[in-house]
Amino acid sequence: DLTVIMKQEVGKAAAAKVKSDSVVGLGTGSTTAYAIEYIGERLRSGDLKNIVGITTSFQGEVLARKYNIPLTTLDVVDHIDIAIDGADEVDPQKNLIKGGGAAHTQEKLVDSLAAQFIVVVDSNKLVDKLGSTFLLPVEVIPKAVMPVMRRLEQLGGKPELRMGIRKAGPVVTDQGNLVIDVKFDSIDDPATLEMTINNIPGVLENGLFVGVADLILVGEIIDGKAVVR
Ligand code: DER
Repeated sequence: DLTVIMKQEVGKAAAAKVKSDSVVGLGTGSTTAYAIEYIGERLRSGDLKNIVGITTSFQGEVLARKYNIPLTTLDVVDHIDIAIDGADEVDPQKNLIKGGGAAHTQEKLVDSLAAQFIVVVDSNKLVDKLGSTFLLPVEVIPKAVMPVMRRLEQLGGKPELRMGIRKAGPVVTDQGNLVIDVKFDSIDDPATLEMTINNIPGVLENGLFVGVADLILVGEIIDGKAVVR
């Protein structure tokens, strides 16, 4: 379907920007999965040589293994040249909401370290104001769920614990924590909200990415054709 084609095209466009001899941050989600596939394709064809990847989730490790992308860690390398990752919302200032895949803690670590952070989205993700179409994910240590939910309500949010679909009970992150999704009527100052939420005791990370993205690649369908801008 057209959304898949948009994701494939924008993933391919991002993979084309990876240079040989570089350290590549590999994001999480279905759009980034296409970028990872195309990086693997470039390595296989010899078009791309001598890269190492840093993953942001178990999903990334599975895909890197599938596409034979060598991996390293932040204990080994002291820089990341380029990171490619998806987003759930992108505003006109290139601020993001991420965390749809509950991977935003390792994503923000890798994406913010990268010299160039490229976001790959289909056009449905573009919003005027963050929070208008997507709940804000907050990773919390399990023991802190209730006090953090009460604090988020005081901040004007409507929090809910993210429950698994093919797993009984709440979603557990790759760090072994839980995720609270928060509805805010409107997020007027994402920078302040990001800092305020991360300062709540028990919170590990939230899905506001403010001033982190360098380039937004948008896949869209124009006249029945997938284009990337
Ligand atoms: O979980 C994440 O942050 C993902 O990058 C998510 O925001 C985008 O996933 P998608 O490309 O499958 O929509």
